[in-house]
Amino acid sequence: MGLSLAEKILKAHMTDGEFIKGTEIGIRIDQTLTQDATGTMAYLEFEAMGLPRVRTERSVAYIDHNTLQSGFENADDHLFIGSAAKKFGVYYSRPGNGICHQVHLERFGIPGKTLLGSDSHTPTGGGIGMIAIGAGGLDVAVAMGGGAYYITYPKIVNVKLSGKLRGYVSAKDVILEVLRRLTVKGGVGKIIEYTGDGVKTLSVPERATITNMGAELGATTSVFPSDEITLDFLKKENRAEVWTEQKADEDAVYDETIEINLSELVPLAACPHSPDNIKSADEIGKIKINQVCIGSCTNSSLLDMMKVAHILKGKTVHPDVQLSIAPGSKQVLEMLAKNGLLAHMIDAGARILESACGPCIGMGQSPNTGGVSLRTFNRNFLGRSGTKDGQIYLVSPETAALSAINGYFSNPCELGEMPEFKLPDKFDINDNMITLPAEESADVEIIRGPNIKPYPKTAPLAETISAKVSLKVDDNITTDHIMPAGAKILPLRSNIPEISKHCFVVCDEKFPERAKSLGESIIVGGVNYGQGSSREHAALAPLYLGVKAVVVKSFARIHRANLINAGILPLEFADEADYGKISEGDELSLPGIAEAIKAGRNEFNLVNKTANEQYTVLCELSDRNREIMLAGGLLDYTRDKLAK
Ligand code: MIC
Ligand code: SF4
Repeated sequence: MGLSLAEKILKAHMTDGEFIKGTEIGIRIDQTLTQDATGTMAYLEFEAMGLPRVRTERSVAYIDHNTLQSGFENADDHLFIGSAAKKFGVYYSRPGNGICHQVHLERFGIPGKTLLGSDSHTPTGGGIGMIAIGAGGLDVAVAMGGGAYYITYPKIVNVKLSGKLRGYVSAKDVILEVLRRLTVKGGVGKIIEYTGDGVKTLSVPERATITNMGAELGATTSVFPSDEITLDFLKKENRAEVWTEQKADEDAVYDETIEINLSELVPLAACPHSPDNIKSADEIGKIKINQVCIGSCTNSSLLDMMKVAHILKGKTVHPDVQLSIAPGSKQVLEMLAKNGLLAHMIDAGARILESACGPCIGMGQSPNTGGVSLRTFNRNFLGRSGTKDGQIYLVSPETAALSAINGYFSNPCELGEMPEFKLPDKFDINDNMITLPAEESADVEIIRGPNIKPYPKTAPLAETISAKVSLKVDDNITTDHIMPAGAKILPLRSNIPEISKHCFVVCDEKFPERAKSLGESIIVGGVNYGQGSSREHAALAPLYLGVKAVVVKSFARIHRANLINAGILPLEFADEADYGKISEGDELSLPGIAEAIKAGRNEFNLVNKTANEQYTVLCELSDRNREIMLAGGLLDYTRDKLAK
């Protein structure tokens, strides 16, 4: 029986487990990446493990999220990460060099390799045939130390593409169509593999847009084959030597198949406030808009910028609209400057931002009260833009650019025939903003600003957990609810005591205070709890606030792993109806929980002392995860292991 491409790469990297679907496997990680909002914790964790140097083929630290620097905190974090990178053998991409996923694709990604990144959009690397997975910082720290990364051997979904995109229909519309069909939880426990004749009609930047936003499906990752188009891209990057062909076996068997005819797609948008709330441009109609933001790791390639410049050329941004554009990397921005396309953007009235995440993570450009903002980004969760009632639509660069001129939501197909946008034969390559690690670690001192605080205190799992429900939340809670980002809160990423004061405030402003005063507590939630970002802060802040267990209908993959890593028990209701029987303030108990986990049980009794009821809750744990839970989290587990 033939294997899919994803399985071939996984198999070639397997270190633990058996190749059986649904069971846990360990994979060797060739490359890692961190960004600055998750990187400080990741390098503190790596440091706490006591290893002198990373053991990967390539590890890169990027500065791209926290670049607003409205106080000393971010600049201190940059110094910390830069010095830690230098010491531990990590390449350092300086602020200004671009968004981690864009730069990694350009300068470091290698077909057929594995990449683990402390950012949920790491699957961008799937655009050149990598198995690229997003994870919490602690998992990345362990991988930097040469440790395996553990996943449940996923189901493989074949998205079979046929036809060719028409005119101004974009790669973004492909992934929005997949989201329309699968929803934000449809990819959990799955890898999305793209096959079929339509693949060869898509360039690498287009493929990367699709694998990038596959994160919004909750998928483990997404992958395209590596073919002659990939080779051409790597040649332009002067890296042809790293290319290998990567493809599925002819007789590969998939768990599911979805067929998409690219020729039939139309411009789509994800409407407020979820990436799977998909409507066509025509269904949305010509609604008035206030803001347009173009950029982010989803849509900031040279190809995207060329299309945008073409649409803006000789026009003026509508008087009622603010347009901002952030090219994804220094390479892209520099080429736009040299080929003159940047001038069309500036001339049209676009506000050019630095090559960084910027508005995508609420670092500036928050829209006006109730404002309608069209963004080429990947997430439109409530409040993420920094304006609580901002109405965010996720669209293609083509839709965004035309709408910015018209002042209303516009269908770019109105523009008629699209010219052929050809990427140049060679990209401008200048790695002068990437600092190499030191030859001798001992010579480097780590620079630590006053905002950088150590990892929170952990303790081995208690024999019995008895605690009140500090919060009850609904379905589809995102990590942006649990641990909001934005310009005010992101500077606190390396200070868990401070950042925990903002935990869950989107849902309930009193939560941090209440949890703290309870001492220990339990959170109750609905389906797909913890979707979105890889930020382990969404587990570390609850850990600091004394949360011992989270009981929900279902979890998103990365967040569940982050809870286990933090030593917080992730429990699921055996009967979803029990969710309705628990109220905030109820006193819950998990008697003999440590003993039961030690004994290998996956099913436990949750006693509701207030309602005088009992529920069955589930927690599937591998043997390794049991040990991690009992030890009080992955850091303690790893330290114990290294000590032995
Ligand atoms: C995001 O897009 O939500 C982020 C900010 O890039 C996060 C990482 C973080 O919270 O630092 C992600 O996607 O993992
Ligand atoms: Fe940065 Fe936005 Fe991409 Fe996250 S999704 S890495 S914040 S650009």
